Amino acid sequence: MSCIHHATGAAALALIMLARISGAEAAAGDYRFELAGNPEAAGAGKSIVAVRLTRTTDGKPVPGAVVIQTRADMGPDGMKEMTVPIKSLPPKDPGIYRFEIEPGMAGGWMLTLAAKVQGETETVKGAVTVKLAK
Ligand SMILES: [Cu+2]
Repeated sequence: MSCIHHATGAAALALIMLARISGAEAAAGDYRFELAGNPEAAGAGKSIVAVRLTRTTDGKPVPGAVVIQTRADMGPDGMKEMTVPIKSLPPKDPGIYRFEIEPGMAGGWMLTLAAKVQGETETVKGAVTVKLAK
C-alpha cells in the first residue's frame, strides 16, 4: 500500500539532498546586497534605507538572514571617518532588510553590512551606497 508513498518520499529526499549539496557549494561571494528603492524619510532627520539581499547564482531574494554588523560612513563623499549608528528594523518583505539612519549630514553614504545566511557557513558581506538627505 505504501510503495508509491515510499518512492515519492525517496525522490523528495533525494531532491532535498541535492539542494543541500548545491547549497553547500555556494560561497559567501555568491550573495549581493543592493539598494531596494529610494530611501524613505522617517521624520526628524532620519531615513529608512531598504537593502535587498540576493543570491547571485539564481537571482533569488534571500530571506531570514541575520545582519550581525552594520556601518554607515560618508566614504562616497570622501569622509570615510564620518560614521553614524544604524538601527536594524524588522523586515517587511522576504529578502529586504531595512535600516534606520540619522545621517546628520546630507550626501553620499556607504552602508557596509555583514550577515549570517541560513545554510552558509561564511559570513556574507557587502555594501551599498545611497544619497541621504539631512
Ligand atoms: Cu560628512
